[in-house]
Amino acid sequence: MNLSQYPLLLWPPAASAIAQETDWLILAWTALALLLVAPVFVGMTWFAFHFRAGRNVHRGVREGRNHLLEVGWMVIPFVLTLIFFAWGARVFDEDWHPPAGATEIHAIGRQWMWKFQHPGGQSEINDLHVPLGQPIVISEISQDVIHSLYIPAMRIQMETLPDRYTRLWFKADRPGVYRMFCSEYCGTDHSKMDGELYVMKPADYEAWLAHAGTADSLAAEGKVLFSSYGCAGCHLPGATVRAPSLAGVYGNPVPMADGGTIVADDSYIRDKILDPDARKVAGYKQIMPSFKGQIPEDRLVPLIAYIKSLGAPNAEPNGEPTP
Ligand code: HEC
Ligand SMILES: [Cu+2]
Repeated sequence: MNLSQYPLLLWPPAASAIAQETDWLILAWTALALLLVAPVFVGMTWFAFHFRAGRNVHRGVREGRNHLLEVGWMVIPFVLTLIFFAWGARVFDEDWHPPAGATEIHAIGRQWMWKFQHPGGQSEINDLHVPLGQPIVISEISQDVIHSLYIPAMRIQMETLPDRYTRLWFKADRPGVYRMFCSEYCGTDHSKMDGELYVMKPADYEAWLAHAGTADSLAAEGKVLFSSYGCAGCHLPGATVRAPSLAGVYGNPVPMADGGTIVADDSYIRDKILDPDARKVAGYKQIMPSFKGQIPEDRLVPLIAYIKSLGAPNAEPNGEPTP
């Protein structure tokens, strides 16, 4: 049952299974809180009345204790609230871990707009089109100050930080148009930093993608940038300088000059591009220049997508995503 269909509850529509479960969790928790607090207030009222001034009642210490009662009123609420801990932790865990095979969409926040980039290379401003029933991971980063992407219909929200990727995921289960907000005060036009989420039937979504389509996928776009920013000059096989091949780097552990290893994920590659001196790769002379201030976030996304698309360690970097 979808609680948000009852207008009295004043809740925004719930457009995913997690959103509905979140509503039930909140409702049940409120009910339990009332249940636990009610005896206290009833008791208080009764004592105030019963022991009011001037009334001839016994006011001394009562002999004998009721251990069962004392233990009971501690243990029962404790167990009841623990149930909610387990339930809440389960929903949180589900919210935190996107299922395998989710579609990754990139969101870049900046004063004062959202830019979304689809894997197929389509991008949109302040609007986001997603298919029904398909898990969507939104990887967020900010080009300036802290923002926060909030989608009430999915009951999710995640901070959009400068210099760090964060993510949220959802799986919409009812088509419609829902609102999105920036929920972190970010300057003069913060209140205008909102947008619309279009949840579409898969066929409509395909049609939308084709209509909005660009010639290139994100990875192909990244391949072009890889040449135009001069990365290819060092990193492609046959380059005169000694730089590691980027084929097969993504997702694998990289040995560091200081001993440890790091798994090359999006953040690692982004850090390497913007601040190559911070952590050096073992076995190479660090001659890579910093691209800080030169490559904006919405170009780092395709660059990383390109590096991600490069195949196994010995493959030639040719920009074709490996299946
Ligand atoms: C002047 C040559 C040069 C240029 C230009 C250059 N790099 Fe590098 N890059 C290197 C060297 C050398 C290393 C290894 C040394 C180190 O990181 O300590 C490296 C390391 C890296 C790594 C880490 C590789 C690993 O195995 O962990 C990534 C990712 C990377 N570069 C991406 C890029 C991208 C993207 C660009 C273009 C925006 C670029 N590089 C431009 C020379 C270069
Ligand atoms: Cu904002």
